[in-house]
Amino acid sequence: SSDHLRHMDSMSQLPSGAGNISSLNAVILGESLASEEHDLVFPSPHFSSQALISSPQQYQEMYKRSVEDPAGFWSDIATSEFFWKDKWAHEVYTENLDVSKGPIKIEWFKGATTNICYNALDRIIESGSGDKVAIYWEGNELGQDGKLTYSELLNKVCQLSNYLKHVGVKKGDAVVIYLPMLMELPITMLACARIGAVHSVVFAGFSAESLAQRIVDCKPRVVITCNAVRRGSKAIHLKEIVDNALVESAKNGVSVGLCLTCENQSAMKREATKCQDGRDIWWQDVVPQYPTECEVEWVDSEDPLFLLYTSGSTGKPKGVLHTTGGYMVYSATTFKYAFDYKPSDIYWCTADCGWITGHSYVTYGPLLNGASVIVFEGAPNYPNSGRCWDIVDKYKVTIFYTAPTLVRSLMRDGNEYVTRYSRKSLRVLGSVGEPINPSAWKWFYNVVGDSRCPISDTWWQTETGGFMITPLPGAWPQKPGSATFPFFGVQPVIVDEKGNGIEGECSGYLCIKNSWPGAFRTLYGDHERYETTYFKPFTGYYFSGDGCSRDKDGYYWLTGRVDDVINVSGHRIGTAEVESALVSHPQCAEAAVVGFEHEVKGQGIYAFVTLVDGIPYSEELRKNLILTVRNQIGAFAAPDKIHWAPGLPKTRSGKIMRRILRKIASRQLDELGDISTLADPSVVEQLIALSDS
Ligand code: 6R9
Repeated sequence: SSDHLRHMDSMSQLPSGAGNISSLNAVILGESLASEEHDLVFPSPHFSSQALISSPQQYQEMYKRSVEDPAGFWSDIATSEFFWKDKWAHEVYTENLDVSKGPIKIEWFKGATTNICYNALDRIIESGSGDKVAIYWEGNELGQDGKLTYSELLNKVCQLSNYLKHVGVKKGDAVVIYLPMLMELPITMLACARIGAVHSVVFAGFSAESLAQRIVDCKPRVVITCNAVRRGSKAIHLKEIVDNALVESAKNGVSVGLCLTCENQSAMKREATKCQDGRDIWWQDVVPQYPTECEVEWVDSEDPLFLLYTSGSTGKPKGVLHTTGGYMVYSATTFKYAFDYKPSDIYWCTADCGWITGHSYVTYGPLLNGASVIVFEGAPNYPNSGRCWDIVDKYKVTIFYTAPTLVRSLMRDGNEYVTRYSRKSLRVLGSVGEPINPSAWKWFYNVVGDSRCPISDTWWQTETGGFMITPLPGAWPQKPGSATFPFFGVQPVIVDEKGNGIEGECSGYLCIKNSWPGAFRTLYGDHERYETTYFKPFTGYYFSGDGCSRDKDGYYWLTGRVDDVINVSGHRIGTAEVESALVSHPQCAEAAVVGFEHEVKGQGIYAFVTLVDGIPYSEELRKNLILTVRNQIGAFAAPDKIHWAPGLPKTRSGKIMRRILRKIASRQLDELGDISTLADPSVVEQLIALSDS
């Protein structure tokens, strides 16, 4: 068709050598997908014609301006779409990403004052959308739900802001939030932002020890939690976990004087919850008594908005710090374009607010656009594997954003659970957290989206604040498994071992040249680690920690972490964190953890353990080792496989050769490579012999 040709013509204008497109076997939407991985999947002419960015040319023009004149590009958006109490002083941004030229520094809209809560609520209400639903809440149980309009949400936020001010929380103070997906979670984030407090949400699947570690690092004035939550058929007593964490953090010199606890009645009555006089206060007893209006604390664009801890290649989690103005502009703008957002959309992101995806694309990005957002407390396969589509039909969800691990697990449960629901409201699908394999992509596209809905496979990180490489769903054809092209203002560079940028078709390490508004500004309390981890490996660039290739058409393909981080069901877990949990068991002498390919989780955790002399390996010990990791980090970090290792393959200088362990874990025994540099090559055979123990 001519439309098909229009696309092919204009593809030659895509960045980074998008060349020989016509040689590719194009697949037009609506027809069945061809089997080749590199086939193109076009958005329908209907979709493109209504899209915000509807052609490669339009993208190309905007992209060109965004990288040639970032100040002009972003200040136009910042000015026309957001409220600033005062405009930025001189420069729109200043940056130094080159360690050889001095400390790394990134600032956007410095000197401007604003408030992200004001922009997400008051500004939307003033534009006439006060009665629009901001949050649809869907509980764990069928039929359990609630909703808040923008005006109602603002009232709730203001009450909590007033309470927090009353108990002495001030601008710049940290507040730790340990809540499940109740409406109180986004409410609390927004209430902190309104008064200039810095929130640090800790995913409510983390153990008491992990929570304590984060509390000790950021020393909050208040911890906000709830008594319990039900996810699927399990009840989790969150308040008990917080109690233990507070004891643990007090031992480490950080006492928190106030624990505000929301009573989640459907999971547990307050009578069954232990409370400590003088420290524990029920949310329902105090917050509703406060006024529903609260003055905004105007903050500098570069004042901190939140801290979010993430895993790195050492045991200590990193406190990623995001500031206000740039993050606001970036999270909102990426949301709008990557999902082709329209005011009539009903948007559901299945991520938890305990991760960055829940920050940028459950709370801030969508609300800054005035969207109606679904917040789901439950588990996606409870009471059965059709729950997601039940929710899609119930709320007429138009944009559905999830993770490949969920796609794969639902795919395994069979099409029947999907096809019994209509899903006809859906128009855009999204994926995040890890590379989506082409077969999962195709199932998502063909079965869930009835071959109608473009998929935005968004590559980004806690550190980047928002999407970096992502399809714009109406703009260009997709390739299953590729995150396609960079977002506005983002300049990806693929470098080789030596840090030289490689042009054209290639593979290497993914770096980013120049800053973007949503970039993190430091690691809390450790600017040196920020510089060392992200800016020193390849001078002049931000290093993502991911491997990547670019094909002959300029499409980017993310290939996974190249550092000691494993991505389990889209959760980043440092191998060092799991190792240190394992060796804390008194009978474990040494541990080496690697990732292995896992059908549903993407990667699973494979732990080699050496025991203390004289201790025999047993089934009971195996279970206890797994339990130790669950208790120290959280259930999501539990090893899938424990492999008893009387000895580990080490070089003569004592370094564990993980390359060999990865091959053993993935049973690629004929690809072990050179083992002659090992101090004792015979341990390898011993390990292989024990593989199936
Ligand atoms: C948003 C988020 C970041 C790491 C990142 C990469 C992996 C995320 C991806 C993806 C391929 C995608 N990742 N999205 N890999 N394609 N669309 O997940 O943040 O938890 O910090 O993890 O996740 O390896 O480096 P975070």
